[in-house]
Amino acid sequence: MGCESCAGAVRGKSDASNYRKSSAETITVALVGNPNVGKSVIFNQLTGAHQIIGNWPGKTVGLLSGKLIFEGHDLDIIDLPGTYSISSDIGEEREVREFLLGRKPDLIINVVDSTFLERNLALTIELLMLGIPIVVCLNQIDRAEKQGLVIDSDNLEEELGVPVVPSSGLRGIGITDLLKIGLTSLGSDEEKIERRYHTPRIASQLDSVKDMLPRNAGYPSYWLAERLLVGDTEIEDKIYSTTPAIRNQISEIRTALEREMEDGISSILLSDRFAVAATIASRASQYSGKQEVTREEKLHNLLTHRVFGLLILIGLSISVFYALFTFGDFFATMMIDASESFRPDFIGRFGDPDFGEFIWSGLIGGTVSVLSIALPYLIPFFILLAVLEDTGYIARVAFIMDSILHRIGLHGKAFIPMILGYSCNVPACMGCRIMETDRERLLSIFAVTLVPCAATSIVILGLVGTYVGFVWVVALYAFNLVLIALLTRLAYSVLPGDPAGLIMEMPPLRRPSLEVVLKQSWHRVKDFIYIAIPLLIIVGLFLASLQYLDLLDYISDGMSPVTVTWLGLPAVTGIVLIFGILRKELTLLLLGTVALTSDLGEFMTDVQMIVFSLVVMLYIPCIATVGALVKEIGVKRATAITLFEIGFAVLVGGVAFRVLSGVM
Ligand SMILES: Nc1nc2c(ncn2[C@@H]2O[C@H](COP(=O)(O)OP(=O)(O)OP(=O)(O)O)[C@@H](O)[C@H]2O)c(=O)[nH]1
Ligand SMILES: [Mg+2]
Repeated sequence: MGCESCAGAVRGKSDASNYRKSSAETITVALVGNPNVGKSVIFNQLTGAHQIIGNWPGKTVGLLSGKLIFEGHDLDIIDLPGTYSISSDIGEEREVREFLLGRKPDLIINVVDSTFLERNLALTIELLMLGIPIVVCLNQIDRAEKQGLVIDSDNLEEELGVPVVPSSGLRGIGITDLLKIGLTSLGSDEEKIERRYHTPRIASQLDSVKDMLPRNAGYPSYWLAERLLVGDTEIEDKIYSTTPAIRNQISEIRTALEREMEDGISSILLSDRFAVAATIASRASQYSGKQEVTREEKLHNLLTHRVFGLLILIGLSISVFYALFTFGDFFATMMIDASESFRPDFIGRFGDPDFGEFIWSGLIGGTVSVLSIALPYLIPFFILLAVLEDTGYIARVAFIMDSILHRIGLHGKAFIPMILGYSCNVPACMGCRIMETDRERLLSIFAVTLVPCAATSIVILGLVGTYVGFVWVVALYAFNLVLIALLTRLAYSVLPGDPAGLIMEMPPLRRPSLEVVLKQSWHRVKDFIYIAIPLLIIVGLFLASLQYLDLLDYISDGMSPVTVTWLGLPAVTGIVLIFGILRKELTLLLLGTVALTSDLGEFMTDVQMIVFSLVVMLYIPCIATVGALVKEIGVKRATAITLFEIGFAVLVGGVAFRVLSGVM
């Protein structure tokens, strides 16, 4: 049994202590696997959560946990970031490793992508050495079938020595089996087979190292042997402090191996792992004649073509915005007209028209604005974005943008969080963790905060789109891109450090799943409705009270040197801009409140609308984004970016006012 190229199986007690739990105890289940294999899809299936899913590697950052009661057991499911290995000391590799060794989950669900078995199994082999009960989830089996790939899961199970469950996370197939089988392997720890997944030469060396190790070192023994052989300083410090004598012996084994194989020890062990993974994968999988990959390949070549790819991107972007604009404008106008036709009647019902106005603008107006202005633009936008995310197109865009982004000092990969930024800057800032160096991350975070989020787009489309014209909407977005390029390039030359070359893996192209798209969009829209409407009502009432009590003018006058004199805007926009810090769409929605009309065309000129939108677009990442910035890059840098952007927005707004007044 087992992989013949591996050394024989050794029966023994696992080092990681007792896994058996009574049904009253919570069982911790960790989802571990390469990036983009479907961990979060499975996590969402299990917990009903809405962890971000998309078709590119590196979406999940940090640990996310969710609860599930299954067959009377309380399960704590943890979704971990994707990783190719747990050996190195950096980023997600370290995060996952620390979690697995520190928290010692009761069960690992190792999610593998059936269509990349070899690479995925290399991680499986590493995980197996931890001595934690594992069930391998052979995910995306539907895609494997489409490609004509047949995987013999029984054979795989035998080769690996742990249960293997085929699944299609997206369709919910195999998920219950996964848990059922996983839970049965929990109790089997005493008889757990501890095996070595190495070629014989390496295995014999590891055996020698293992025999030297002290008992109860606190780590699984083969894993520990491998770490010491590699020379992992953190582990060495811990072990050699009590048993210094073995340091030299282990070091001799290492030197002998390196000399014999003419390579460094890390790379010897890595190749070994891949060799074993390749053997296991090739034994378990077979191609049947039918293959559907060529169509995907053709499409991929077209989308990443240097000229056509770029043309498609430009065409698609303009079409997306045009579609949003036409659709949104149609519905927004319809709803605003309807609400305006009600308004006199409503206000007339109150004896005091001022009080009627107060109730309307404070209470009704806000809700109507959200429904009429925000949702018609927002819902289709989120749906289109989710489609692009799920097809794998976004990663292709990152690829074709690579050479352009390099000129401004960013890697193509940074384009992914930037696109996400069009939805919301907060997840986009966190998404910048896919950048590998601190410097790249800081640069891309800076670029991301300049991207107009969906809330900002509501302002641009609802104001400039509705009252000034679509051409000006395009002009604003184009101008924004130019500014991002210039500012990022500037930051690139100012920030110390060297540019880093990065690699990115291409996720498969596929038809988007209706369910994923709808869920993802609903999740984003829901967040908007639940937070924006109550906030808008509170702030709206507050502003309406100020107005009712004639206090608004004091604040507006105080800000007028900036708003009126420099930016050329109506004085009341000052207070609106302040509240916009909470959420940017408030700026547009509250304009109606302070302007005392839903027809903003009567309240502002075209130039004022463009300047106002420009300031909103640039002036500050909203409070939630500032929070995310602080978390990602620290208070100092977050403050610097925020202050810079406020100053910059005011500067650009004032200049734009002067230039546009001359030409329009
Ligand atoms: N066809 C098919 N697609 C799947 C399946 N499971 C996941 N996907 C798709 O694979 C992509 C990645 O899924 P995620 O769950 O986000 O992957 P992840 O492993 O959490 O990725 P990271 O967080 O980036 O490491 C998404 O586009 C999913 O829709 C499956 O069983 N079949
Ligand atoms: Mg994930």
